[in-house]
Amino acid sequence: MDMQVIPARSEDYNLKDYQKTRENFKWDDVNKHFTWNETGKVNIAYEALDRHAENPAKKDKVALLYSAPGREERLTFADLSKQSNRFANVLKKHDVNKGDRVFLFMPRSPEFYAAFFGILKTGAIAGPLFEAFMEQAVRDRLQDSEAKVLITTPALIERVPQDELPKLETIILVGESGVAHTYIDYHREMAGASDEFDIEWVNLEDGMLLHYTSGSTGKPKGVYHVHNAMIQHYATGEWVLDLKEDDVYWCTADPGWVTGTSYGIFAPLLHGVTNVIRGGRFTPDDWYETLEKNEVTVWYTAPTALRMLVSHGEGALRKYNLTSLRHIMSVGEPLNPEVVTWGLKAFNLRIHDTWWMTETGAQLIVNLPTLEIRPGSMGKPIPGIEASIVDHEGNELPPNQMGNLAIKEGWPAMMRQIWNNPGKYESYFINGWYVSGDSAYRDEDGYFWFQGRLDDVINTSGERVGPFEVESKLIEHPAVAEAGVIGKPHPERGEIIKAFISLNEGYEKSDELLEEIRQFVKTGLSAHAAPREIEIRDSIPKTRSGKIMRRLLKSWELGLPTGDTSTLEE
Ligand code: 6R9
Repeated sequence: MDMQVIPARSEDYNLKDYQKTRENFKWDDVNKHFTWNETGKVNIAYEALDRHAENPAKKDKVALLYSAPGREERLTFADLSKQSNRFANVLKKHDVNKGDRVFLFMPRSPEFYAAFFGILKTGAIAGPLFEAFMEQAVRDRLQDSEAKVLITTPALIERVPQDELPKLETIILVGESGVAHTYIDYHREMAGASDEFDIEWVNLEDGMLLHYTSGSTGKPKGVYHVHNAMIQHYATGEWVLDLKEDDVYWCTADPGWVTGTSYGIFAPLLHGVTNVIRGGRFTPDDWYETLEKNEVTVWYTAPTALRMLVSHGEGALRKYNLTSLRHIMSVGEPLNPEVVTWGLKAFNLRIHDTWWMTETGAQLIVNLPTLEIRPGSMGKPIPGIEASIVDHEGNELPPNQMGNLAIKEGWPAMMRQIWNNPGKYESYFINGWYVSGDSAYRDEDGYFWFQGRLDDVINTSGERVGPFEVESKLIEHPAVAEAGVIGKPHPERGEIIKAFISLNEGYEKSDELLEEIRQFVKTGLSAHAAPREIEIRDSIPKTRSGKIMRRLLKSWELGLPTGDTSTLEE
């Protein structure tokens, strides 16, 4: 086949020989990079911060280069270690213990990182939430996790339905509230807390993180990760991120998303590397400015951002000096071959696609710096990972045949359970394979090619949205009788959310009504879950057992054959 490939450049990458490393590799080989390998004392926060803070050569190195409009701060490893100690003391004062859930609902800020690591230092489980979440999304997650403490800001507190959260004992507010007596004030508590803390030693299999994510059915589920994940964060930080001592690393992902924790926090800090932290939404010029100003060397971002840069034009980029940049990666949705080609021209660099999921905790299939890139392919499994394409029964399929992308059970960063839903975890496995729900094929040379989702999960601008959540919100609106929600292909956003609704009696179709319904989802759930298109139908197709036939809605929308409709309700 005549295919464009992009050869690796002859640079001194950390992972030199993919094949040889794969053949000889055991996950235990990574253990030597951690202090617990000798001391037996485990805590990911110790490995990411305190270990460096105790190292005279490292303690004054910048861990976080933070900037937001109107605020710039640098925190060294020693600073962040101490700040998180203080916060851990604050939490202890409020009776937080190992295994308790402590949630963060706030923008990225120095306080966020101090709190995040403070939580881990107490042995509690951290639950970071996107600041874009509205009341319903916040309620679902805090209720399901039975969170005991929430750290948030005065601007976001009104989205926290406190009356409906009986398990939530303490709310800590970061920032002036005017109602400080009702809440715990972050800065006041921190000022009164010691910067020394006896870190809680845990087991590798103890919980550290809950990330809520969407499936095709039911409410968002709490994906439970344990300290053991650090082994894979470290290894992929070395091989895939190619981190080196003097790097300035920027991961653009929000910590509400697994990329923002595994690769926005853990992998770089475990390697003791300096991180650029930049919050909020930005224009293409803000992205370039951030890269230039901080002399970023390694950049991990997402296709939706890269597509935005492409449509902004190469001329905009030429105004900046981006010569520091040496390595770019992408995750979250398919990386269009055109974007890879553009990157080659615009940055004179390859853009490395990486594939993984909230559930998998860390990268699994990637384009390694040392390997050639086939634009459009997600690359190959990292050492220690066996990947394949399987059918419904978990039988492996030959090359070039499409099926369910699957990973051989057992890797360090794999989720250990679905919170509050013990049976659910098992449903991910068939015949010893973790089955991803992504359809893909593998070519003769072992490169994997993403084709789409096998279920109804929507991926809009890299955000995973469950149709059920949106449908549930839609039918709360008095005008909406029934709703079915699908992802509709879109050139820049990957997919957009399209809702089909039927109206209750007494309601007439109008543009105002549709806009009102859209706003209802936007303000009730979150902006990214609001349907961009709404179509009114007399009824929504359902199976005899009452399930919405989203597949049929999609076929109609795309003008495709409707397939088997034997289960369609009369
Ligand atoms: C880390 C993360 C997981 C789903 C996954 C797939 C899609 C992720 C991708 C990709 C094509 C890639 N996805 N990376 N699709 N190419 N490189 O994204 O986690 O939010 O749980 O999403 O995202 O469909 O199953 P999460």
